[in-house]
Amino acid sequence: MSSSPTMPKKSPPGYQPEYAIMKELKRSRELFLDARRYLPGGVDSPVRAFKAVGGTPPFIARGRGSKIYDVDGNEFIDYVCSWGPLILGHTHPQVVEALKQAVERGTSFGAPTELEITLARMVCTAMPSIEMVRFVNSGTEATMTALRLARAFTGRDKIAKFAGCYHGHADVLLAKAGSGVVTLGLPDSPGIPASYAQDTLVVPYNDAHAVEGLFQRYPEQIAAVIVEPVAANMGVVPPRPGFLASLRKLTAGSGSLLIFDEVITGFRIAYGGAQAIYDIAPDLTCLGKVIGGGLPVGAYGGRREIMEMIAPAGPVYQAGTLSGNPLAMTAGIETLKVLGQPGAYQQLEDRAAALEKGIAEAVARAGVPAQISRAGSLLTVFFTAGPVVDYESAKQADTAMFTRFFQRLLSGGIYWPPSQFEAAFVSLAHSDEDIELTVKASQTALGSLKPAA
Ligand code: KE4
Repeated sequence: MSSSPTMPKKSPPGYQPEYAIMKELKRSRELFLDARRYLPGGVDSPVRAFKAVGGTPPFIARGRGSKIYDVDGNEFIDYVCSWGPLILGHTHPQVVEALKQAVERGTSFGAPTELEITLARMVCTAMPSIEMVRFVNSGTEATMTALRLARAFTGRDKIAKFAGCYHGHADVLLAKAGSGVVTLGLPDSPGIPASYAQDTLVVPYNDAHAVEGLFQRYPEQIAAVIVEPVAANMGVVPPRPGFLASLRKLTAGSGSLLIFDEVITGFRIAYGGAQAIYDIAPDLTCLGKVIGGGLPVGAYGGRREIMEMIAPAGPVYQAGTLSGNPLAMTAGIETLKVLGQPGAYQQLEDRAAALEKGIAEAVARAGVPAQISRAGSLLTVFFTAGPVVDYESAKQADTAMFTRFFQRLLSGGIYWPPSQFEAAFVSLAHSDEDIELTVKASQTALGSLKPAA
């Protein structure tokens, strides 16, 4: 039975964090054992089990602002932020107060509420390419439905995605690159019929020529190209200049739809998302995370003529018991209100830039082969000196070195994303002091690393 190696009881010899020293994860270890009796891997989402970095995942008791607190009394500066939703930090008072009042009015009705109109209007105003939107309960539901809609609208079956981009766990999207030039997708998980994956074409991120080749090879067969406009699921990999514009031109020229998966980037790297930064109008956009303020949510939206194909306006079926849930709508509305205030994104940029600068200086001082890739308040420390422009180059990173970096940060009170191929998230709750402490912990952690022999 695979089980994570036990967390070292003490920090490795010779490593003395300059401040917070982790209390032993005694209670977390007990809970992790218990959890694995009932939950596969002891978790409800794989990355939380720390398999990529080893050791026992701290079980979290509560969060406040930029901090999370585990069941053993450890305090961490949190750079996971629930994988993106908590851009305001934990328990933001405006969100909490609004939720308290909303709960008193009822948690769910299965009937229309004004809250859905309010959040829909905020989304459509922020992203003009979205003329209509449908709320669902996760990013997976959003992307899964967006692709069903694209197939219905175009009458075509094939979709194209990029290696290293993650769009949730729908069968149609769990496809990995086929071997060689074939590009036909292969199932990326047991339980997915080869026939499903074969309609998913997989090409390298940032390679517009490869996409052009797809359209030449499969003329009038591609329903949509789905892309993370700034990739964050192979680590942060920004689009090359012109890459997104090429996708827009190629899809428009072939009657295919361009789908921006902005589940991470939406309201994260700008209030208007990546589509505002890169000035590209996709046909459909998928959202999640931030628009739910920490409660379960997803959304897909776009051109009215496409969206009006969705039931009950049109024939494309999609439904959900808790879609548009009043609590999730409330948390999302309050979160976007705070983000819409002047200076919010400048603050995120300033804090994230300071973090990037501090870690980059620590990398240089330590002489470690690493680099920081950042897009707004998303960043990844890649442990490779080579350029990281796609999944193949991201996979060159030294994951063993990342693991040592991660574990030393953790024991120093910094909760960094437990995988080399994820993004760290800075929130409005991260203070200058948090950034200084994190840079200091990075200096200590990087200083203790020796390039793998
Ligand atoms: P969910 O179904 O997890 O709400 O969203 C799926 C999804 C869709 N699109 C993008 C760009 C995403 O990043 C995600 C989910 N992101 C991961 C973090 N890389 C969620 C964390 C997890 O899987 O536990």
